[in-house]
Amino acid sequence: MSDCIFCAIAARDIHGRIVHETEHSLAFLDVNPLAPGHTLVVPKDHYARLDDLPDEISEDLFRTVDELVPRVEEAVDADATNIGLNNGPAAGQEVEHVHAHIIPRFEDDGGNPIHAVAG
Ligand code: D5M
Repeated sequence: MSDCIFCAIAARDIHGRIVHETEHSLAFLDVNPLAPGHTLVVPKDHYARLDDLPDEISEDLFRTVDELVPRVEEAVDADATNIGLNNGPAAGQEVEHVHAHIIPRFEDDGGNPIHAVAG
């Protein structure tokens, strides 16, 4: 989609701090991180909502999240992770291109996991 910021990152039209790529998914650092290492995983093609994703793309996306969690935790020496996906504007989705948040968490960081995902 032409005016979608995540499509522009996937197309390399604008800069993203890309950390990983698969056939269907792209992972890059969140520009407004809730914690060091806060990473977004998106389908390369444009889908607004989770239920728009074809099965193959959905499987690739969540497999990529699963594989990245230990790597992100190790990279920033995190103790745990919140994984979140705001599905629709009423749930806090600001960018209308499906994206899963990987948010590293630290002992005693004082964060609230639900607020951390909702932003
Ligand atoms: O989260 C949308 C997230 O997208 C929010 O955490 C900021 C992030 N964002 C917005 N623009 C960019 C760019 N250009 N690069 C990296 N990250 C970005 P939501 O779940 O929609 O509230």
